[in-house]
Amino acid sequence: MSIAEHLPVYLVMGSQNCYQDPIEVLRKAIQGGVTCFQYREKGNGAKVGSEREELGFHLKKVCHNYGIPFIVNDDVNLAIQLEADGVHIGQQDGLVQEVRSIIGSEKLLGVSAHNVKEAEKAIEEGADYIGVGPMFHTSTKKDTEQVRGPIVIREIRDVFPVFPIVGIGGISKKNAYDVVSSGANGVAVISAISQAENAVKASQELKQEVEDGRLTVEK
Ligand code: 3NM
Repeated sequence: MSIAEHLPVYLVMGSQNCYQDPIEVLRKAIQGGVTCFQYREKGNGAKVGSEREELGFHLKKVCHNYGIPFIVNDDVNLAIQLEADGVHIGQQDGLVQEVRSIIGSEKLLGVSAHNVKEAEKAIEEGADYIGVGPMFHTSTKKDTEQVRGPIVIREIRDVFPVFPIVGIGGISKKNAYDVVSSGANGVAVISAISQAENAVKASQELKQEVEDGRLTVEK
């Protein structure tokens, strides 16, 4: 399966994002249709050290039991230790090539991009997919770039007609359609699933919006 097929509903999450047990949240989310998972144990209240590793190990097991990729945010050593399927990194000069040389060509490498220029650079340097955000206002991540909305997806899609793109930041069932109908392969969310009362239902609803959005692109 190509990475593009795993991008429709991409859950990003750490224990600090959850009101309920993160392992249960992930299991329910996958049952509801989540297609990819990124372990992002980061920020206020995040686990550190062996607790962080242990939770990652359990979350990876859930992903692999259900056959979806397990990606680690930022930490290449943790990704290797957990035998993750890939790593997701931010924008930093030379980082994409460096991480690629460490993880090899088989592992997935996701890179955050905020505009066409950053997308071009990430793709040229060897990213497998890009995460573009913030699409909308979010209070989950404090140090985001300015919100420019799904128009950025459209701009990048115009230059790269088939490269795998996922939108991120403030995405919910109310706006997921706009992100995908602008050309994204899928939506990456934290709070829309991790803080939902019912993670199965929240994931199903997002998946439906993504499918509806994709129909408009395929027409
Ligand atoms: N990256 P929520 S926005 C992890 O803009 C992350 O690159 C972003 O959380 C970016 O779905 C973001 O709760 C947080 O808004 C997404």
